[in-house]
Amino acid sequence: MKLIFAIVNNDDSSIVTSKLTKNKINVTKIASTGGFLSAGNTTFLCGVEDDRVDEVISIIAQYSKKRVESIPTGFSSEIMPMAVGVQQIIVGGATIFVLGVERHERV
Ligand code: 2BA
Repeated sequence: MKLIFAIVNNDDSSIVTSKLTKNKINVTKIASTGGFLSAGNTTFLCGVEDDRVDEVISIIAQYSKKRVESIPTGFSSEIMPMAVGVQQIIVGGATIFVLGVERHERV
């Protein structure tokens, strides 16, 4: 068995949830925050048998869009910080980790 952690943009969270559950994949969602942008995102936890890992990743990948975010750069002074430039970064689709599960119980 594997435990999949998938960090997904909040805007894609509903469609990813509905597609996973429609395919009978158990899912728990945790509200999370990215360390770099300090923006809210959603972390999915899915415990699945090994032979379903690729299916889960493919569903998440299909419904998690890439987005371009603009972030301010090059602050003019520490006392009156004003951005003097803008950098564009690509956020998403999804960041996925797959971990081995030593034991799984439902008691
Ligand atoms: P954030 O940490 O808020 O990062 C948002 C986006 O900012 C990242 O998109 C990436 O494009 C950029 N970014 C992150 N750290 C950066 C840095 N030190 N310098 C320049 N740009 C940086 P994604 O890579 O798609 O990540 C989206 C979210 O997924 C992240 O939000 C974070 O919550 C999570 N994440 C990504 N990689 C992770 C990792 N290795 N471990 C844990 N969480 C991760």
